[in-house]
Amino acid sequence: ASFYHKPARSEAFKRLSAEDVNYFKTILPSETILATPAVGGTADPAELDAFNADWLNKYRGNSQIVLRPKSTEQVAAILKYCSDNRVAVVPQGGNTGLVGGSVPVHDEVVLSLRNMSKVRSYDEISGILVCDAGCVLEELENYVAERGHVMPLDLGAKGSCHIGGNVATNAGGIKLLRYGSLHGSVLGLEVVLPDGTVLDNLSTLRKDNTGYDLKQLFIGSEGTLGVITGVSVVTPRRSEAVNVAVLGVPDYSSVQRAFKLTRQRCGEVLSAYEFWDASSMSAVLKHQDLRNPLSSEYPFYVLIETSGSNKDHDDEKLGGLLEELMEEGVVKDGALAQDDSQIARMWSMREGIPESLSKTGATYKYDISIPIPVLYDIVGDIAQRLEKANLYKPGSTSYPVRLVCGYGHIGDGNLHLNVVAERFEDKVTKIFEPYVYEWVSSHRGSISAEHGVGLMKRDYLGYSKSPSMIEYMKRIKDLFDPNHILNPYKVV
Ligand code: FAD
Ligand code: S2G
Ligand code: ZN
Repeated sequence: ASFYHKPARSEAFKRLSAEDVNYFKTILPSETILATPAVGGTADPAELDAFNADWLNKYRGNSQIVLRPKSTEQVAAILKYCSDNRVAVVPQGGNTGLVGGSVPVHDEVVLSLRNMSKVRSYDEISGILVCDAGCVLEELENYVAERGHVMPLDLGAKGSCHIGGNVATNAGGIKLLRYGSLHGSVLGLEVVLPDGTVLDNLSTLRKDNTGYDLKQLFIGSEGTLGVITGVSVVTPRRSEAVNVAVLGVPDYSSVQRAFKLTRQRCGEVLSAYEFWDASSMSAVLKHQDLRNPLSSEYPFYVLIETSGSNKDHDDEKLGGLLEELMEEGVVKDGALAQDDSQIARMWSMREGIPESLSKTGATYKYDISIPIPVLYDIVGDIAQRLEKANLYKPGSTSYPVRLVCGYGHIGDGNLHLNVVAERFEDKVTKIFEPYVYEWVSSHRGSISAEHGVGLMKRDYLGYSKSPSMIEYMKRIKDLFDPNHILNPYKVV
């Protein structure tokens, strides 16, 4: 039995045939079509694996065709044909999503944006960037950095994820504390609707109050309302002075107290506040070529980053803060990065956690928002439930579950509860689902802080949204995608 509920294939969708592929050949350059012999193509099915399996290797579809259009017009022609002929489509960016949203459930056509990766314009005065949806986040970061700016979001997947996928998932990341969400930094979008309509709202205006702000509907829509082909986003000025410190903290309440004091002392120059526990750290030290910057192990680690205009000024602030935290016993040890390479190493410690966990085994991920005071309680709670079910014993490797850990963007009240098991299997999954969602709902939290709903959480949306909210989401879905061909089985 599969370890997650895979909805049956809907017969409302046409099964792809050679005639469909022949039509795509009339609208797309042949090198942009990857089709297997099952649909009259010549591609080796193994070539489609990277498009059919997600980053976690947890969700897998069996699409026989990947289309990689080079222009908005080509996307429009694909969608119009697929909508008219009831062919299901999964829009795909960098395929780093973590809720099964970016891969086919069955044989849906994969529409990949990776061939649309041009910067369309950049205004160095305002910092406003207009680019194709398929631009890789890290490449945009490098592009704007050369021009004295930064992207308004940063996440561990930056080397592969696309700005279009970031917008489609309303990605949060490690700089949301400083730069806010994409709902604020995205100024406009170019979106192709399933009927082929191109909604050209690639505005570069900071202010435009003319009617409903339709772009907001597509931010976080996870490929279910339209395909984002262009993004207009405002990029903040790059700070002259960046400092990073990693702290060793004795307990979770001290992590919170340190956060409170950090905000008081660093205020406007605080640009990130991340935490992780000892289990997360053990996975990183095992799988990354990194050393603990502190002299010993601690139950919790905190990374603080400040970004300001005056290095000495911020050095003094951060140095003073560390002293105060040590004097108060809130922090047991701290290391202040002395140069850019140490800053990079400290960040790779935090950003290397997901990959280190995936290298440890099959990783169950629960990305939740809950009030900060109780945020970490769920980790101990889940560990106990697993022990009681005889599935886990801290430190032992002879149980199905190897590791339970918690880390994340505590400044956003966002915890990443991760459990690493030998394999994904029902007897483990049922410990968490629906228990974790009930727990979060009882604390009036959100069952998905930043990763979205995808396939994984569609059946649990009711834990965070009322029936009438879900009803109106469905009406919006019906308005934009009446034949339900876009990313079926997901979100609503
Ligand atoms: P994909 O995975 O390809 O797609 C994601 C969803 O968006 C799918 O539903 C897909 O259908 C849809 N989609 C993609 N492109 C388009 C488009 N052009 N138009 C319409 N729909 C589209 N997420 C966070 O929020 N914060 C983090 O800190 C974070 N850290 C991560 C760290 C690692 C190591 C990894 C592997 C993932 C992390 N993620 C994080 C999750 C993931 O990177 C984000 O969700 C990211 O925004 C997905 O971008 P993508 O281009 O890979 O999209
Ligand atoms: C992060 C990545 C996903 C996870 O590292 O901030 O969003 O839970 C996460 O590993
Ligand atoms: Zn995250």
